[in-house]
Formats: sequence, C-alpha cells, structure tokens
Amino acid sequence: MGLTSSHWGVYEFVVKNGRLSELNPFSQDPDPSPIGPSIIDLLEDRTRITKPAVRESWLTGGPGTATHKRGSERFITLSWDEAEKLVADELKRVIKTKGNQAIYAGSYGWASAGRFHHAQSQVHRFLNSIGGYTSSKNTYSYAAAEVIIPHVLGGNLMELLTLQTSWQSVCENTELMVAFGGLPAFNSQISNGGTGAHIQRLGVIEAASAGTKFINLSPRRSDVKSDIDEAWYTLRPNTDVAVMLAMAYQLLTEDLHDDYFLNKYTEGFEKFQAYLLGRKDGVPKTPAWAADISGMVEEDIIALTREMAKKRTMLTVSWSLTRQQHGEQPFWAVTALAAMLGQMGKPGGGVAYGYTITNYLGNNVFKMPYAPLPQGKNLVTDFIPVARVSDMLLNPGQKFDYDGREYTYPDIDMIYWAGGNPFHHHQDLGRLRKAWEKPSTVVVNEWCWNALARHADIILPCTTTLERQDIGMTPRDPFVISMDKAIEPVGEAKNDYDIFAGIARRMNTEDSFTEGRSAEDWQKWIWEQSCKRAAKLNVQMPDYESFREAGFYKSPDLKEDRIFLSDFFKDPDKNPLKTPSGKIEIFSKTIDSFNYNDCPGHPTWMEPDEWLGAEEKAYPLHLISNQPKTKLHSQMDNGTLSSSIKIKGHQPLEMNPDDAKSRGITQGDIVRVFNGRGSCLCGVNITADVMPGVVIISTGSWYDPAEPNDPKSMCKHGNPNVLSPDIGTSKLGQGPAAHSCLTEIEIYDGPVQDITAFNPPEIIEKK
Ligand SMILES: Nc1nc2c(c(=O)[nH]1)N[C@H]1C(S)=C(S)[C@@H](COP(=O)(O)OP(=O)(O)OC[C@H]3O[C@@H](n4cnc5c(=O)[nH]c(N)nc54)[C@H](O)[C@@H]3O)O[C@H]1N2
Ligand SMILES: Nc1nc2c(c(=O)[nH]1)N[C@H]1C(S)=C(S)[C@@H](COP(=O)(O)OP(=O)(O)OC[C@H]3O[C@@H](n4cnc5c(=O)[nH]c(N)nc54)[C@H](O)[C@@H]3O)O[C@H]1N2
Ligand SMILES: [Mo]
Repeated sequence: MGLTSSHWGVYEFVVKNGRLSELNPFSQDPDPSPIGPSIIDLLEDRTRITKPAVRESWLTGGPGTATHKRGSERFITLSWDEAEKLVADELKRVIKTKGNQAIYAGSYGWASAGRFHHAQSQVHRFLNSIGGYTSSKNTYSYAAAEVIIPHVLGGNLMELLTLQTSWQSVCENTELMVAFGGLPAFNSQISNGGTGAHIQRLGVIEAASAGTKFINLSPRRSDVKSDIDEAWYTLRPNTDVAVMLAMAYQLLTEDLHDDYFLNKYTEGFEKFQAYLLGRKDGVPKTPAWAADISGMVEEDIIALTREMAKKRTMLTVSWSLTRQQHGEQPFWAVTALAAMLGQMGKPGGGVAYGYTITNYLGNNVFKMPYAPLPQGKNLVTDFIPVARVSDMLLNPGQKFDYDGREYTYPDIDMIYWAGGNPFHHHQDLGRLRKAWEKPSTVVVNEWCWNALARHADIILPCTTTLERQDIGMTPRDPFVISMDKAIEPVGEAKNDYDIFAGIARRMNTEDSFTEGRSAEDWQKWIWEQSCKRAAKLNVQMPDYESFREAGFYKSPDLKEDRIFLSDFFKDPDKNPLKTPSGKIEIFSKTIDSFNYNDCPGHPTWMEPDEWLGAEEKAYPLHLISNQPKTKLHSQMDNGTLSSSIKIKGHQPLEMNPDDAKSRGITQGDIVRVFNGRGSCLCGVNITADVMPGVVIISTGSWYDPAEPNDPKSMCKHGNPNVLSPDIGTSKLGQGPAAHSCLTEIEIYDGPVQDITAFNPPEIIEKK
C-alpha cells in the first residue's frame, strides 16, 4: 500500500508479489478519474523499454548515418556503461565542433507528475551544467494567448489562470455563463503537476443547480450535457471572433455597453469602436455579418447579447480557440467584449480563460510558494517558439518573427528529448519526419516504445513514477503527495536523474549536476526550501519526516473568494495592470507598432486559410482534434481504458449523421481521412452532437505509418496530426494551429490494416 500521484489523479496502490495489482481512488477525491488503473498492465508490457539501445546504422556508421531510417530501423542493445559513454562522447563532439546551441532540448511535453523526477527539469538542469542548449518558449496548449495576453492584461498567462474567479463565486453570483468552446468536462480529469481532488464537473453541477444558465457556443456539444442542461449553439470552427465582434457591435449600437468601465479601466476603445462600426474597412461587424461567417443565426446572436448585458455574465473561452490560425484573436476579442459588459472584477462576472479545461481553474487554492528543482543557467540564448520545431530543423539560419522581434533559427546537430512526445504533439507529422532527419543524433529518455522512442538513435530506458519515490507538489493543487515507490524498476530502467548523473560522470561534470545529492537528498532539500518559503507567508508546513509519514499534506484554505481582477477593479490607480497604460489594452500601441499583417493593433477578424466558409475549399470537412477523454495525450494509449473505445483497433472519429449519410458511411465503418498533407484510418461514431461539416478525431493514438520508410505514409491507427497544418498562429505568437484543418473522408476499402504501433521495434541483444 502507498500513494502515487499523476496529472490525472492521486491513487492508493496495492502491490502483490512485487507487482502492482490495484490503483484505487484517493480518499480525498470526490470525483476520481478512471484513467489511472490503465498503468497496471503496461508496466511490464511488451512496449516497455528495458535496456539502453542504439539504432543499428548509427552504431555501425556513426552520427548522421542513414537518418532517413529513423523510425523504421532495428535497435541493438547496450550496457548502461556503453550507452552513457556513447552519449557523453557525442555531446562532447557536438559541443566542440558545433557549439552548445547545436543541441536542441526544448523537450516539450507533459512527462509525469512528481516535482523532482520531472523529466524536463532534469534534462534542462543537466544540459545547463554542460553549457546549455537551444530551448523553446511557450506551450502547445495556448501559445498564442501566452504571447497576446501580457500585451492586453499584463503579467503572465499561467499566473493569471491561477487567479481566475472561483467556482464558489460562480455558484453564488453568475446568472449566465457563455462558454466559447463549451465545457469539456473530460478535460478536467487533468491538471499539470497532480490532481488531488477533482472539482470541475461538480462545480458545473453545483452552479447549474444554484441557477447559473450555461450556454455552449461550439461545433460540438459539451461533455457536461449528461450532468446539466446546457443550451447549445453551433458555429463554424475558427469563427468565434466574428461572433464576439458582432456581440460587441450590438452592445455598442444598442447602447448596452458600460462607458464608465471602458473609460476608467481600458485603453484604446475608440479605435476598436471605429473598426466595429466599419469606419476603417467599410464593413460594420453586425450580427448579420457574423451570421454569414459563423453559420449562427443572426437573431440568436442578438438575443444572447441582450441577455448577457442584462445578467451577471461570465464569458469563458476554451484553450482550443488559441490552437488555430490567428489564435491570438479569440482571447483578445473576448477580453474586449467582457470589458464592454463592464463586469470584470465583479463577483461571478467578467472573463475566464477556461473552466473545466483542467482541474485547477477556479479552484480557489492558497498559492503556496513551493521550491522548484533549480535549473542552473542556460548560457545559450537561441530559442524557438515551441511549435516551430520543424521550421527550425529544416531552415537553419533563416529569420523568423516572434512577438515584435526578429530571430534566427540555429543549426541543430543533436536533439535530446526527455518527457514529451513530438510524434504526438506536433502538426504535419510527415513534415516533422523529414525535419527529424536533419540532426546527426537524437537521444531520447523514454519508458515505452512509442513513435518518439522509435525515432531515436540512442534510447535510454527510464522508470515510471511507480518505480521511484517523489513528491507530488504544485501550487495549483491543495494536496501535496508523498509518492511512494511501488515496485522495483522494470528491466534495466533508471530514473532520469540517475541517467543524467551517469552521463555527467563520464563528462567529469557530475558534481555540478548532482551537487553531491542523491534523489532522496534533493527531495528533502525541495521540501525544506518550501517550508522556509511558506514560513515567510506565515504558513507552517510539517517537517519532512512527518510529511512522509502522513502520506499527504493539504495547504491552507483560502479565506476569501477569488475574483479575477478584483484589486484592479477596486482601485486601478493603486493596482494598475502591468500593461504600458496600466489598463486593459483593447488597442495596443505596442502590437500595432509591430506592423504584422496577421495581428493588427486591436481584436480583428481575419479569414483563416482553411475553414468552412472559404470560397474555395480543397476539402469539405473541418477537422477538430481535441483532447482524448480516456487518457492524457499519447500516454497509456495501449492501456485498457483507451483501448476500450477504439473501433477495430482504430481511433474513433465523430461525424454528423448528414455527413455520414451523404458519403454512404454507417456506424463503425473504417474510413480514410485525408487531405494534401496526409491520411489516416479511423472508425466512425455517428453522432448529432457534432455539427454538420465538422469531424472530430481526438489526439493520442500512437502514430503508426503503413509504410514506415515513407514520411507521407498513411497512419493506420488514426493520429490526426498527419493531417493538421504546421503553421504559426501569427507572427506575434507563432503558436501551433492544429485546429485550422480541412479534410475529406471516404469509406476505406483497402486491405485490413493491423495496428502495429504497439509492437516494439526489432531489437538485437548484443552479446
Ligand atoms: N492535433 C492536435 N495536436 C495537439 C493538440 C491538439 O489539440 N490537437 N494539443 C496539444 C497540446 S495542448 C499539448 S499540451 C501537447 C501534448 O503533447 P505531449 O505532452 O508531448 O504528450 P504526452 O503524450 O503527454 O507526452 C509525454 C511523454 O512523456 C513520457 N514520459 C512519461 N513519464 C516520463 C518520465 O518519467 N521520464 C521521461 N523521460 N519520459 C516520460 C511519456 O511516455 C510520453 O511519451 O499536444 C499538442 N498537440
Ligand atoms: N482527458 C484529457 N484531458 C485533458 C488533456 C488530455 O489529453 N486528456 N489535455 C490537457 C491539456 S494539455 C490541455 S492544453 C487542455 C486543452 O483544453 P481545450 O483546448 O479546451 O480542449 P480541446 O479538447 O482541445 O477542445 C475543447 C473543445 O473546443 C471545441 N472547439 C474546437 N475548435 C473550436 C472553435 O473554433 N470554436 C469553438 N467555439 N469551439 C471549438 C471543441 O468542441 C472541442 O471539443 O486539456 C487538458 N485536459
Ligand atoms: Mo496542452
């Protein structure tokens, strides 16, 4: 018995005869996620990587040999001694001949919960201890918002999200919640760094029973439909901004906007007003105009706007709205709209950048100042916006724009990835595979033979959380968990920390990486530093031993209800925002001065390249690739829960009955989804919960090319990223734009395709 923590929840584990046999919900969790127990069958599954291994051509020919064979070649096992030496020598070679900036270790991704054994922290600390690496900025989750919101509200988006209006305030005050992108309740199973008690779904139910009316504006019905009676209005994907602008127009022309709020708290409204009225481009942003773009009914836009002005209204946006071309605009436009309603800073009103998207939003937690594992200093200044990875690899030396400045892509010769899976998260996987051929060497720490591991030259097997002790600790969650080691490491797997310590030893830099501390020493150090920081806020945390003994620690309750921007609202002179004007920037002089054609100085509707309203469409269906409800991204795709919803082994695709009928498709058919970038096979779920013209493939099915040597190959399994475009949201944010994607679908009548993603590659045991 013991406790373990994951991004999807805390569980009590049971071990029998050295094997994990059960994961049971944490006693403090009122709404546990069923994702957890999937790990039980996977720890010793055939997909487990049990020994260090090297791609055959790389071993025989050296760095840079037959890089087009990455992903399809067999591996030769090595001892840890040999593997550590190989990686150390290769790092030394690259640093000596090309410089540290030639190592790309953006290493984006979610890895595991647990503060010390956090793979990215480990790889970054290690590489900093040997001179640094080319890094990445922002996330795949909401990069466009991460860059635009600091211009509009100041500060940092991740910080602001933790200050969001609490569910309590919503329950007590919100009369109307208008959710662009709906309330994806399944997504709230997750919270990065660990989830002690799941609160989001219960928050929705409680608010609904207290009288909050929920409106879902989305191409898809919300998952909360089984819990509450939400009103659903469909709109074409990527057209929310047009609807928001029309609502703003309606408020303005019916004089329902709050002039006092706009004058006192915002900057540059006149310019936005001129745009709304069409003074600039001759196009008034009327509800009729927006209806034409979005497919919404004009009268619905008008009626909703009037209702919003009358009631205490919370506007909320899904993060998916940022993962589309011009993904900066929806978050800016919704902020401008909320400002016009004049309820920002009032209980239950204003704007939220998402509820139910992850578990910590609106959870009213006292923000504990927990200490991180120190990262050291990265001496390399080169970086990329994270989703520009293929651009960087394909175009060394090329210039790119980002947030008002011009930068240059470095020339990458080595990739080091630990925690994260680019063959899950990146768009246009065919293009990524071509780009992935560029560096001489790819080193990956992984525990399972997913597409990332297969595309490595040197693969180093790491442990999972259940094979090591850690502390589950994040300021976003009230529960700090003493994570126990459940079983011994499987095969020859090692903790990421020990892997890096071993490589460092061979580079004579072990001391600067480990500082002489064991993993347990570091955990104690993190705990003690955290206690000191907490004491400064008058919070007494238990000592390390008492914490370990108790199993978990719960941070103090927050006394007051958190209301987003309430200090600013109460006294904007004393508590100005961190923007140039100190106010909400509806027009931003800074952004305007960048002169970007794809991100002007105020919220603006711009047609995406791929959308349903385009005059000429190469493909007729809009593909949304949302988050998978049965797992976190690609993690445990081969587990029982994820497998349980597959259709003949393929990823399910949701489509409207009309679209199915016109193509002669019936429930459960296997279809080929295709566009100019690629194709994949899916099994069909026909449902009226998706609007006509839109299809949905959740992400996370392990990439499984029918022709492993061909980057453009069809994915047999159903990974939507073979179809999605690899373009930046704009020159400002350069975020990923997976959701601006058109496709076509036909019944698949080729030979039956077995799913091979879960067969490990051929492995030769070295004698
Ligand atoms: N089309 C499309 N694409 C998307 C999205 C979308 O909506 N549509 N969403 C995007 C979003 S929001 C995100 S955040 C990304 C997520 O993309 P990722 O975060 O890259 O996806 P994960 O599958 O969570 O990858 C985590 C990896 O870490 C590994 N791992 C787990 N524990 C450890 C450990 O202890 N050590 C090491 N070394 N490795 C470990 C896992 O096996 C797994 O391969 O995807 C993005 N991609
Ligand atoms: N179970 C589970 N939960 C997760 C994750 C997971 O992998 N699994 N991943 C986590 C991560 S890393 C993140 S960043 C968050 C992401 O959270 P979100 O970005 O909010 O989630 P998505 O599921 O991608 O999208 C939610 C819904 O947005 C709607 N939508 C898509 N495009 C549009 C549009 O143009 N307009 C409108 N109005 N609606 C649109 C669709 O109905 C879609 O189902 O989820 C987190 N939660
Ligand atoms: Mo994300």
